[in-house]
Amino acid sequence: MRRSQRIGSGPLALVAMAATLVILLASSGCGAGTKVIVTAEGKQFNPQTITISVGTTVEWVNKDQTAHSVLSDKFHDQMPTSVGPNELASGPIEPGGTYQKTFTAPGTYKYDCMIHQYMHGVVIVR
Ligand SMILES: [Cu+2]
Repeated sequence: MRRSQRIGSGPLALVAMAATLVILLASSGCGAGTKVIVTAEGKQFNPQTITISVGTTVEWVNKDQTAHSVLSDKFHDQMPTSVGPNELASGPIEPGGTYQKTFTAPGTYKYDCMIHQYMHGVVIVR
């Protein structure tokens, strides 16, 4: 009886350890919780294209002396009435201001500045 209990607790302890490891990996790695900065400077987004993992937050920082915005391509330069997950619609970001978005699904997300429509950027989420 005791022997079979001991045998039973071995694999269970292993499963518990594996589960703990998975939780640790999920919280510390794989892009979850990390932040990537994109600047708007000299009327350009820099870097223009970034590749990130699901769960990463992108923060746009306006380093120019003029307002910029971050607007998903799909909105065709019109501010949407509602903004869904993985959609970008910052409205004007004043000089020194920031805008953040956490990407929750893989995809290629193109955006531009509503004020300067020649400013383009791409977020690739893997
Ligand atoms: Cu702009």
